[in-house]
Amino acid sequence: MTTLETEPAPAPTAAAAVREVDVAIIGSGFAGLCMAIALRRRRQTDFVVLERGDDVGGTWRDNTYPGAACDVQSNLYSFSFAPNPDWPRSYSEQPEIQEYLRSTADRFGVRPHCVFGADVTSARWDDAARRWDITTTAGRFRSRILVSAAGALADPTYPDIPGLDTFAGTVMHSARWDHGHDLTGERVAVIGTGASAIQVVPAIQPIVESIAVYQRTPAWVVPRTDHPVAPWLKLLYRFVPGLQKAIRAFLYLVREFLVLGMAKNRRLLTPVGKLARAHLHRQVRDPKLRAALTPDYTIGCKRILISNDYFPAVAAPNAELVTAGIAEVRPTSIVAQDGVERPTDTIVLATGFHVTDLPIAQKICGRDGRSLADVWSEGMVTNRSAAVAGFPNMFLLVGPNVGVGHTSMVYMIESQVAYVDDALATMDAEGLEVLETTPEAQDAYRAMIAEKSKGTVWLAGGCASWYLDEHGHNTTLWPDFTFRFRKLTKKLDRENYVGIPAGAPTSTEEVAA
Ligand code: N01
Repeated sequence: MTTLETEPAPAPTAAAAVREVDVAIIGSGFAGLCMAIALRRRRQTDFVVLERGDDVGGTWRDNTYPGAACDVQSNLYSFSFAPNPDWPRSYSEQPEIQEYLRSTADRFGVRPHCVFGADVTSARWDDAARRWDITTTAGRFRSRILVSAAGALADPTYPDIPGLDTFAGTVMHSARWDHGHDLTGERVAVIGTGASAIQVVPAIQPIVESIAVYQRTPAWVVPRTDHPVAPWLKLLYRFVPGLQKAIRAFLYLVREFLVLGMAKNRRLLTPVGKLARAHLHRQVRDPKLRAALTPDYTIGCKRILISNDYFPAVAAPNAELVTAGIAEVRPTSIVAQDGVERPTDTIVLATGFHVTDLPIAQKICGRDGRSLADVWSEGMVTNRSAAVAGFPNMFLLVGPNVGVGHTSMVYMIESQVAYVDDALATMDAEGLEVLETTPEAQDAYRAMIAEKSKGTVWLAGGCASWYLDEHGHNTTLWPDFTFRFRKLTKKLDRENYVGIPAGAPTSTEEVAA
């Protein structure tokens, strides 16, 4: 793809109370940027990207905790149409990924479309006008199309621990790191042992006086095969782009093999479990600590973590793994359920995100005025993870059942954007003003997801994870090979949508009848 020239969207006049646009995209992370770039590729310039932050990047802008890095190789964790021959390492760190997103936004002319500081507080479908009414902290907007690319790792979860609000020291979430606070020489508590915690712990352990890692559930951890990219290889990538493409394809295929074990036959995960056990054995000598770090569920049930320095950090003389559970937080300490009180200066909450209860769902209201959260009170349902009946002209990116634990989310995002792009092209070609999926299509998609999820490691692996909602349903992960998702979303399934041409009666039911 060639670089698109920057062509700014018309600036709102001071007098304009409501800015009219054709498409409004919420969020400027990988998904929002990918959607915006797809619009630019179809020469569409009448759109805005509503971004609550002050820069593009989404979760990669917000997660700046020490050690933040990607656990998917950069050759795969990047846009297929924007390869980067200059990745410094095989697995990049947060600053490089954020820089990649910033430069990609600039290269494809997305930045002039971004409205920063625009936190969407509500988006309501106006059926009479056939427009979305969007209220943000940076003003009001009206759009024909709404694309929510708000993401699943956007809003941190703060645990409900007794006394946490009475703590007199510093409390910070891994996703909202306070860089003004120096941890050197402090007694630090890290709560959680997920993907974020295992990166934070080794990054801060050498500088703190003591670190207590509060573990509720141990994680399976495999070695990280990270290495710097040699200058000659960067040159090769630059002058032989096919090589980087081939490596990307190879990495994709290797990772896709994991789906065989996770979704098809759990016994195929045995070698991966052995690899993780051997890694733990090699890195932790103390049998008691080793036992405490050994999960009792099938590998893959929760996200498989990759790290070479997490176990050594937990086993360090100034570190302690606390498995007793937290009874309460006091102003200067944490008391575990076995009664042991540990004086604490700073608490790091590495406790994850609102994934199965997406906060954006409370803000988007459809034709009958109900919010997505209301409609989803019995579980998130969609057609093809992108559209919801009762929410005309709205598409979701990185919403329900597109999550992947084994490979790059960017692959899924590109699949989703192609689907939305085809929906928009179909609307143009057929002169449709409104496009809305049917409840029947949602039911069929939900049934397909449930069928595919049966017997997978995520449901049958013996763990509790945020992959499942409160009813125990898989509403977050795509439970199959990712190339099957791509095939499913390659084109709009037009038969599953009701379309209203411009000028036709307002109600979708009238047209459907
Ligand atoms: O969050 P998590 P995360 N008391 O939800 C524990 C992505 N990511 O930020 O397992 C005590 O996975 C909770 O315990 P348990 C990636 O998709 C990617 O680490 O529920 N503990 C768990 O240990 C990842 O999956 C990269 O028993 C409490 C931890 O907190 C997603 O982000 C890097 C608790 C939360 O783990 C989220 O990862 C980093 C409580 N009340 C993150 N509440 C890449 O490299 C929660 N916990 C791409």
